Amino acid sequence: MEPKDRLLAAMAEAVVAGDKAAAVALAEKALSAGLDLPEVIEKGYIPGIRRVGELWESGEYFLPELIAGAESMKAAMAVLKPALGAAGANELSRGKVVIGTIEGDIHDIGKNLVSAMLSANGFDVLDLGADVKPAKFIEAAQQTGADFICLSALLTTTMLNQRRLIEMLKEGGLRGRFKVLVGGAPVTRQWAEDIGADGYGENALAAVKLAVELGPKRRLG
Ligand code: B12
Repeated sequence: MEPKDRLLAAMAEAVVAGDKAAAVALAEKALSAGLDLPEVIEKGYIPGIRRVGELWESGEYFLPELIAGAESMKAAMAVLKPALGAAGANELSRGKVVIGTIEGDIHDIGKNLVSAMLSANGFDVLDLGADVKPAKFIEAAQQTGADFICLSALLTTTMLNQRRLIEMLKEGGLRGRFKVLVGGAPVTRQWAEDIGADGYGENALAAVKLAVELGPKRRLG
């Protein structure tokens, strides 16, 4: 195995083992080695947290293991995030984004990744956190003159609040003002179409691509 592949495998293992110290040390190693950070996240840490999810689904892991895995992942992301941001620091703004995990849902790892990748790619991002009421998203989007409202949902029950937000925009005569992008593990392209969202992204890289495509065209010069 190549040294980089070994490092990526160790990252996944650290998350699966819920070993926060190892997950952080490996993130620091990736930084000092100058590795491609989106790749490190996609191929190292994300497979780890996915595996944790599988072990939880199959009944081999219980809530403490699930939490330990998530905490390790978050700690590693906290190490990588400032450097991800620095990569895009010289870019002009590609548009304003209000992002959060929708009401009733506390999962924020995926949302944080999307948020970090959007800012790394030149978007102005206002991250409202997790468990955010639809009305709060709309208020923040109006106040900041956002181009995008990005909604994350990890539960089949909270996905419904993505639809509610779009309905609230329609009721308020605001639907045309903002592009609504949706994502999260249970969310599909079909769901996005059904609820009348403007786009769906299956991962953080897809979210960036989508926002670049749908965003305001940048003025040159
Ligand atoms: C980690 C985790 C937790 C952690 C969360 C820690 C945290 N701070 O986020 C903890 C332990 C707290 C937790 C709690 C719970 N969890 Co949980 N959790 C997970 C797990 C294992 C991984 C989620 C994750 O972080 N994935 C990694 C990230 C990187 O992926 P992601 O979130 O999908 O995000 C990517 C894409 O979806 C996309 N994306 C995400 N958001 C957006 C937004 C936009 C706009 C776009 C374009 C793209 C995009 O890009 C991201 C990056 O690539 C999943 C398993 C799974 N299969 O998803 C279960 C899972 C989501 N949890 C589940 C459940 C049931 C719960 C609990 C209800 C458990 C309980 N009984 O208490 C609670 C929820 C409480 C609440 N009200 O929210 C279920 C949901 C089942 C369902 N059908 O709804 C799952 C699927 C596990 C399972 N199979 O049972 N959980």
